[in-house]
Amino acid sequence: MDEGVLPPKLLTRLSKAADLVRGHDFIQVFSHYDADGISAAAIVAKALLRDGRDFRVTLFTTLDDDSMSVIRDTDADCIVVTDLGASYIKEFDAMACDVIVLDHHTVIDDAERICYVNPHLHGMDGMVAGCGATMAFLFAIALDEGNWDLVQVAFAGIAGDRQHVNGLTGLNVHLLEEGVDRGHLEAAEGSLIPPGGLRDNLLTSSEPYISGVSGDEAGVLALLAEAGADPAGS
Ligand SMILES: [Mn+2]
Repeated sequence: MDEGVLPPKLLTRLSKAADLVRGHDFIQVFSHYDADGISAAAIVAKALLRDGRDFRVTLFTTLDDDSMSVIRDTDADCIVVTDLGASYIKEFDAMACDVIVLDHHTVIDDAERICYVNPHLHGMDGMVAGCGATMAFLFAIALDEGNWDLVQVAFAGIAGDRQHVNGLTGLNVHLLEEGVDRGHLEAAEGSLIPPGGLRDNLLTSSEPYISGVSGDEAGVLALLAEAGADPAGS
């Protein structure tokens, strides 16, 4: 990793996370059931697979008292939590097993015992400067520099968490620049709106998703007719 770009204290936490994982044959991964959480889990799973470790991934739609009791009841000696955890740091600190939390949500408390990695702890806004997949990716390259190719998966999470919308900042810029330099990413000019006419864009859009229009050909035609637009949608 380029130590000139990433805060040294962040790097220390990432190496500690990698060391903790190296001490276990089996790791239980918990992550968030959204684009960022699934990308983060995929990055950690791939890194563990490459490192020859067994693992299981469990996704939660939200981290609440119910999912915390599932986590507490897990029989694993090492758990990795991605894209979740910031609101339950004290509870994770009280667990007996090795815990690594790689999150980007607003920090309430710093951890005392467990290994906690979050951009907010290093003066960066985790809402825009690094998402769950960013943190999972930084962990993956702390485990092995050979994991730089997983930066492609990290960008699925960054886009899924809408962190690219106003331009990349913070840790995400580091991922882009290094990813391009290392030949894993390509920066292209242009719009994220897919090419094609209005009709196709309305039909295929999931952002925004318009109920009764998106994915619904008859709905698209009805909307275009209502708006007095050309049904060919050009
Ligand atoms: Mn996220």
